[in-house]
Amino acid sequence: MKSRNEMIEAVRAEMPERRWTHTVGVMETAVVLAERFGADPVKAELASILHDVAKYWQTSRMETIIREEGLPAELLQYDKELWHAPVGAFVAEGDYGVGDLEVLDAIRYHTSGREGMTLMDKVVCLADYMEPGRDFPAVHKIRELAEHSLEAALIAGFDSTISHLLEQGRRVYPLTVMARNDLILYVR
Ligand code: DGI
Ligand code: FE
Ligand code: FE
Ligand code: FE
Repeated sequence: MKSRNEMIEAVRAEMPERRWTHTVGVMETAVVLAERFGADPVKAELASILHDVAKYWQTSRMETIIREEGLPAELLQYDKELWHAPVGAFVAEGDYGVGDLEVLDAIRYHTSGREGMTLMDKVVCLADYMEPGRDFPAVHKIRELAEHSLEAALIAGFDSTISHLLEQGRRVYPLTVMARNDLILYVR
């Protein structure tokens, strides 16, 4: 596995400065959330460093990996914005030498979520929604909910994403709907 500093330098070189600033925000937020809710902060930070590693890859490059490396082919029928997450997990494993499945899955599902999200999945996905650089209407509510409940905050996050997709007449990836439904059962 690459060292923490090697990863930071390599990931930083993959993206514009503003996206690196976002990544640092996710790292710091994920560590706080991990400590608050009992997840491993070292793993949460590692997943956060790498979570958007493929964000600026060309669509064709991501598509090739999805097709040739056996990633879920149905992704290709949904928004391209979803692709960098599973591709990122593939890159984290292959190019960065990450072997920890908890970390790889947190990267893989950081955009879509999934049914049965692990504590690590929740921490990274929520950190991505609420890092200090984020500014969208629901973010204040999400940060407030995150003081006490990882799940309630994530539901608010997925609700805002799903609402936005519906308003724009776009498709919703089924895992996002499953993630939200599952979290609602969990908090009830
Ligand atoms: O990579 P980031 O910009 O930090 O954030 P992200 O990975 O959570 O999300 C990328 C975008 O994907 C987000 O703005 C909404 C969009 N998106 C498109 N279709 C879907 C979707 N997000 C989810 N969760 N589910 C979808 O079906
Ligand atoms: Fe992302
Ligand atoms: Fe996200
Ligand atoms: Fe992100």
